[in-house]
Amino acid sequence: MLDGKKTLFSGMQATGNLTLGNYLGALKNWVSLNEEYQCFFSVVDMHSITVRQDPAELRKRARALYTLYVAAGLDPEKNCIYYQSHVSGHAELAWILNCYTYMGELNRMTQFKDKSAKHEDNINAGLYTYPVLMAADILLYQTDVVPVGADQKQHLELARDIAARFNSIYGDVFTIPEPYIGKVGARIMSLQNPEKKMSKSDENPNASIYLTDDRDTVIRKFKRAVTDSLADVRYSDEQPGIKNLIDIYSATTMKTPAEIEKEFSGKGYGDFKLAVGEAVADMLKPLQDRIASLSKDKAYIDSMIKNNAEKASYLSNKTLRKVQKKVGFPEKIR
Ligand code: ATP
Ligand code: LTN
Repeated sequence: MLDGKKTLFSGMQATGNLTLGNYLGALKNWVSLNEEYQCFFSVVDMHSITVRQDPAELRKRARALYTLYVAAGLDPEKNCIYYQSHVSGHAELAWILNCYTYMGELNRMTQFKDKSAKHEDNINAGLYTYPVLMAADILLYQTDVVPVGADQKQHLELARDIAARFNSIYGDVFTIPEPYIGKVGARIMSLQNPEKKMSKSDENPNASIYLTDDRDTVIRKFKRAVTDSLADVRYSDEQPGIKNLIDIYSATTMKTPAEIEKEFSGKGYGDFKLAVGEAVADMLKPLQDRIASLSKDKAYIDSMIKNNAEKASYLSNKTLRKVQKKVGFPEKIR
């Protein structure tokens, strides 16, 4: 509880190019959360290096993600938006929590199994303890709620288990975080394989709409989207490609699937795909314009990065000090 509000924490990695899925499924829905919650949104660059990164590229992407958060409407004066690596408490708490996490628990994490299969030449210890760092992110701020996608549920569960274990030994130290159940954003599927979610790490660039794609690219990708041969714009599980396009059009225009079915009844997929492409391009344009103008205002973004890192450091230190004392570290002589 901060300022009488519950705390909400989420993080995003600055790896890969953010997609329409990230925007409609996460970012866009975060914009108004600060009315109800004290919100922390972190660019989790420390998580990023569990997979080998080009340093200049990582720095550039982290900055781009920060700018995107702001361009998407997250006001950095009302939300604590900061780089994880700027707040040393994350690493410090993660170390302590490592000592309260069992290898058996980490062995069960499906993301670790997936990622180690993908990066066979670099199965490092950081990749293995990734969920512990994520637990530290969350627990440092006494977080009440965490908006996460399905693939991160297991990690949140682990954070809860670690917190409960710690509390059972040392008393009430951590708030036990809950998954955020609110207005859920649409789950956007790949344009090339509607059984798979749209993902920034997809190797096929035609499968995803990137937030940086220009109008022609957006329209072209929708034109090529995989659909079916039923030639009927209908919201049905039997037509996953069309269903996905309806979901996207619906999230973009706020029309309901029923209204969309009606709008395109008797029309071909070509017309429908063009309409979806144009609607998405129209939505992305102002976002891209805001990114462009914010990118020019280096001093503003810099000052937000600095202020929020200080704020996050101050708040995280409260929890960290308490934890250090509980586990028996000697008090610093000041
Ligand atoms: P990666 O390909 O690196 O796994 P990703 O694109 O799947 O990345 P994450 O970094 O795992 O994205 O997720 C960031 C946020 O975006 C999460 O809150 C997640 O739920 C949301 N998100 C990601 N992809 C989609 C999607 N296709 N539809 C809806 N929400 C999504
Ligand atoms: N692992 C998450 C990103 C992440 C996160 C967090 C999400 C890091 N720390 C804390 C919520 C809370 C991901 O890859 N989507």
